[in-house]
Amino acid sequence: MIKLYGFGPSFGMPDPSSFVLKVNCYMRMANIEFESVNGQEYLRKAPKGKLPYVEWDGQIIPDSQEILNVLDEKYGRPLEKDLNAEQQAQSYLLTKSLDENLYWCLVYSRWGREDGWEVTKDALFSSLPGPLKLIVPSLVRRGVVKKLEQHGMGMHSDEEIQAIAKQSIDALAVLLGDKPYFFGDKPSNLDATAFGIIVQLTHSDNDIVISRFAKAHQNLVDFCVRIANAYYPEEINV
Ligand SMILES: N[C@@H](CCC(=O)N[C@@H](CS)C(=O)NCC(=O)O)C(=O)O
Repeated sequence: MIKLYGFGPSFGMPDPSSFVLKVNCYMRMANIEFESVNGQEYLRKAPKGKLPYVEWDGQIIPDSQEILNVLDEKYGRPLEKDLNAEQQAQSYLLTKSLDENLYWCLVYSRWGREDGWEVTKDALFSSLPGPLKLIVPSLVRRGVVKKLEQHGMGMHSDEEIQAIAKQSIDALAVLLGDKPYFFGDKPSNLDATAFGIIVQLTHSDNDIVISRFAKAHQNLVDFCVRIANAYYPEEINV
């Protein structure tokens, strides 16, 4: 059985990582059996120092895209076999836009801004023993803020980051339109990716500054409710 290594439930989400939730959602949509293994400590064992990774048949596969590639290969592209080549290409490039751009707006809103950080700190670090609670959160935060700067997103002002997030979310809402899923009636890899990040804005307990841009689009909210009801009836409160 495939083991999916992630952080585990927080913020009212099965996982606070959009990448872990993407892979989890893909496997549920594709009816692939798996087991979730949760804990921040798996970061140390992760081949690329990031979660998710999966363990399958004695093989360790890091990176959400690589995991989907390997599973697509093995299971015959379960969510995209009926899409044409142009739609498959769009699915991949739109996925990368969410992974490489909107994701960093989410990170900034949770870790960079004071209002997001208050909730993030509480949710992720409150179970640490006394002395560690005083030191670890700000050390980890400093590391994340540094990564934001190295990526480039963290070099923008607060106002600019919000505008970047809004532009992505507005564009996503236009692409979805009134369809149930991005390419019609059936979910694709892109739907798993979009759900993994957008539900963190529409239905998380951590209501961050960019959440309002997603909540402003009823079609994105309905999209998340549809997927949560179908695949996470017990885990996500919609
Ligand atoms: N390209 C990777 C990105 C994964 C990623 O950034 N994971 C974050 C959590 S959302 C992480 O593990 N961060 C820990 C760190 O950078 O120290 C993927 O698609 O899986």
